[in-house]
Amino acid sequence: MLSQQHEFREHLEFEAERLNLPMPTEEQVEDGFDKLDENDDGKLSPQELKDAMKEYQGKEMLNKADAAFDGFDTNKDGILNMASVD
Ligand SMILES: [Ca+2]
Repeated sequence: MLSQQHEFREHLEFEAERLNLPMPTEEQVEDGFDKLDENDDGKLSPQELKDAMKEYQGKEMLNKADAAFDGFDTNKDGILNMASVD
């Protein structure tokens, strides 16, 4: 395993622990790394990392929005109305 990939895995494991998620498997680490390594040089540049973080945070925001929606949608009809917000 490349040293950058190793660092990447440590970072993923740190995040997984912080967010209470299951530890990433070897396969997930390699897939994730390959996905982030856009020019396929086996290294993550600061720009590639930044793009990845942006995408990750974007997804986190969407997950939070979903969770918030579920919280507000008390009658679980899939839409928010004044009664749900109340
Ligand atoms: Ca790269």
